[in-house]
Amino acid sequence: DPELAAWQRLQFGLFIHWGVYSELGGVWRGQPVTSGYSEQIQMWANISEPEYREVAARFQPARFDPAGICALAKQAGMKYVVITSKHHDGFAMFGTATTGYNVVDATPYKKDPLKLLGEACRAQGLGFGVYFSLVDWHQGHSFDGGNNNPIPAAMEPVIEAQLRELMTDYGEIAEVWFDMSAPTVAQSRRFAGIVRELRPRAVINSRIWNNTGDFRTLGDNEIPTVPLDGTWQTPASIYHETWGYRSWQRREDLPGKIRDLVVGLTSVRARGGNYLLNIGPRGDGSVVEFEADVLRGIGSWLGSHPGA
Ligand code: JFZ
Repeated sequence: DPELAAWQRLQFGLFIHWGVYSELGGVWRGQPVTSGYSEQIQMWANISEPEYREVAARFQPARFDPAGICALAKQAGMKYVVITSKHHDGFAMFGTATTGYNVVDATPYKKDPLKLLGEACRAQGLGFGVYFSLVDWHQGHSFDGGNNNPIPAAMEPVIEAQLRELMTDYGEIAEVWFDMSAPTVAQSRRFAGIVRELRPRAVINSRIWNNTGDFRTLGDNEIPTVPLDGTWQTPASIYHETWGYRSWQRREDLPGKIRDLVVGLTSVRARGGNYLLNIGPRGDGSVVEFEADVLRGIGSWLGSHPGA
């Protein structure tokens, strides 16, 4: 499959977890929320939907700079970008006709950040992809912390319409990164079918389940000890404790962090995989300086070790 081979050659990409949760930065009612990932704070802090809507009502990412993010990704040596279009909270970070619970209609920003980022990627020669959660708390689809929650039939039309929007209005799509839940075989096939019909060059990860994906997503930060067959990707995070922005996150020593991630990246590449390294921008859209420094450090190491 030439599409898959081309995707595999991209080797290194930028993952971005960014949404209404970023505005909270892992803090609720003045207290750090210490259980769970910060992108899941709505569940871990038991935040009601009206309260979460109030957070959305102050989501105003004046510092969101798509061209700057793309330039940073390129400095790191990355070839593509994958951003959360909708996380488990069900809040769409793109303009959608399926629900008013989206960034254009329910925040003062009023713009579609995915459109802006997709355009910036295209302008700078980077691939563009989307993360899409199959768990959707907004649709009453609970999350049990595992992968065994079926998708109610009532959710299918919304998922399908949102995928159609994402596969139609955002230009060429490099990758669709599904996550969580437990679709039936028929559901996995239908969702994957929409991607393949509208974006035949997009590749799909294995968290679409039921062997309907194109490549395998390994565990977070998983580095296989031997070369693996097939096409695969390791999603990696800088801190391990969270993917979304956490204002109280302890930043580890920078050179050590760069070294660990260079080891991760080069090991994954050497064993045939693709490495997708995450950042969690703040609610105002700015990239955390430590994370930018990590990315630039990786890029400078790669630049001085050609062929690694
Ligand atoms: C999922 C999400 O629940 C999480 O919020 C984040 O988006 C992450 C990238 O993906 O969490 C997982 C899913 C699967 C594994 C680990 C974390 N896994 O299989 O190791």
